[in-house]
Amino acid sequence: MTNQPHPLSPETLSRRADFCKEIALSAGKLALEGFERQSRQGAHVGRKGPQDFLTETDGTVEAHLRARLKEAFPEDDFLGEESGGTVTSGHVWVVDPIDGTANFARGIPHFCISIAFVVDGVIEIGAINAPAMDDLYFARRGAGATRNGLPINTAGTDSFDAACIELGWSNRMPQSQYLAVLTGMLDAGANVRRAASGALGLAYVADGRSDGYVELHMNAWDCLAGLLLVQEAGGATCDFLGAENALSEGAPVLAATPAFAAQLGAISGIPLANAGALRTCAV
Ligand code: LIP
Repeated sequence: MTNQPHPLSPETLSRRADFCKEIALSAGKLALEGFERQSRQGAHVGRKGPQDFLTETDGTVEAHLRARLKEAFPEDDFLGEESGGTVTSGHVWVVDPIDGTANFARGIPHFCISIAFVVDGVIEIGAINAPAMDDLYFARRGAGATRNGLPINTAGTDSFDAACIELGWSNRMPQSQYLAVLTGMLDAGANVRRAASGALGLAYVADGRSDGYVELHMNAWDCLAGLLLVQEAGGATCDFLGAENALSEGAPVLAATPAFAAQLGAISGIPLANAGALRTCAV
């Protein structure tokens, strides 16, 4: 990433925000067509590695998003899960064409498209479209978070005995660390789930459907849009892009309602962006 800031005017950010919503929806239509084919015909599912799946629709949706963004904003960089990308300017679109690919491949409708726009290391725009559930999540820094245009906020849950926390998993981290965090959450009294789409898991924290999302390693395309949603919905998060090489190599992720953030940070060992400002709840 260059050192020269690229000042984007509020107007050009607004144009990008509107365009982001538009392509999140058009990509959702493509994804849904692919999902229906996948569910009907059981289209071929490739593997990038153990438990790391790739469908034809991942490629189709990412190619659509890359082409539309390059046509509309040729000066912006693009970083996608499937086709990669270089980040030379101060502003980059970070895209996961199908997050929850393992679900998608098995005909489980819990998947989404995740699009984030980052300017000089700050997430400015985020969109998460779950087309099978007709949910479009959107946030712009400083302007709140919405689901289908209506404001959303993190939950008011204030006791772990009533808390539902999602703990993401992949084989990118040692199972012993995953099990230690899982045990810590269960010992605190939380209900722990995993639904295999990190982006949707973060959107659900923003929407109050869940009280926290933790994962020991996520890639930028999985989490940047969801982290902005949680921040704009009143939640607390880690400073993902503050981690070295996070954009290219990924980093740990923590996002939660304020009542649980500090405790989840202690259980997972993932620092919060502004740890000093949070109240904790009785366990
Ligand atoms: C998924 C991530 C999630 C992780 C899953 C998978 P994908 O991304 O969003 O955080 O727990 O194992 O990696 O591969 O479905 O785009």
